[in-house]
Amino acid sequence: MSTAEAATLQRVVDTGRYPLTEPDSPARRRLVEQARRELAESGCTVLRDFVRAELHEELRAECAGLAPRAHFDVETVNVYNIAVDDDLPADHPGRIPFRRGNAFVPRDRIPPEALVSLLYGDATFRTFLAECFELPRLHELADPLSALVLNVVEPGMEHPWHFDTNEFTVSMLTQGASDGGEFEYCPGIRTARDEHFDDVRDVLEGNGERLVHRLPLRPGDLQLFKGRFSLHRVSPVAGATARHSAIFAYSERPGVVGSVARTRQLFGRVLPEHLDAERRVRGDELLD
Ligand SMILES: O=C(O)CCC(=O)C(=O)O
Ligand SMILES: [Fe+2]
Repeated sequence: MSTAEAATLQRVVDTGRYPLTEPDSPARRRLVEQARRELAESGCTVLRDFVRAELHEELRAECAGLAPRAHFDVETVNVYNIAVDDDLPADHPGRIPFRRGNAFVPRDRIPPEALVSLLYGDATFRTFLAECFELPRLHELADPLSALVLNVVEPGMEHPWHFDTNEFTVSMLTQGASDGGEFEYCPGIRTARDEHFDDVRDVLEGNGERLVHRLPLRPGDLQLFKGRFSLHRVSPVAGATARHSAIFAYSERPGVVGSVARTRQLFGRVLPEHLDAERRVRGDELLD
């Protein structure tokens, strides 16, 4: 690890509690073991006060200053992000529509010196995350927009029930809502083999309390989450304060870029990197 990198982590992370920069220390080993255990048990682990307490207000204010840069566009979606198809059986959970009212500030509108950018790009941090997720290594997403985003949920809005495409997610609350805006999740509600549609429908219809866990989060807490099998949402924000969270996206393979269609939905624009990636996959430059 370079001296500059160690200095970044020492400045941002509470390294007394989370000794990321001491690869062989028993405390770090215990930390990784605990994260692995909790991820195996419930698909979720939270490292409380990961960012130094004296930086919490800076973290909040910095991201709050960026929030107006989000792409705001309320979208009608369903839990699987698939087209609502008349062929779906009448009781299929994919038939229940939601308004996805959260908005993302993309990476190219987050300054490189912001605390969340410093963390995202740090190789020691990335190695630590890979160990917690029991992966050989993690790469920064090659996507210039979705690699690092600020998720903004304004009063009256929600980030409705969904599964993630990625097996694992790393996020950090930077500003809590004064009312509502809770992270709610249903650990392992589906498996690779079984969608468990009945349970999913119960949750979407408000009859699934038995399956729902709520996670109290504070600014500076680091959350590691396996969202492929655990249904989750940010509940409607009710008070006057918006909820902000930074989402750090990593991939197991290098060079991962989002699709043109999804990128346009989420950010309202695409960049040459998205078009190039699609062209490489298709092997030609024909229109359709
Ligand atoms: O903002 C959050 O805490 C959750 C975000 C989320 O679930 C997602 O972006 O997939
Ligand atoms: Fe998610």
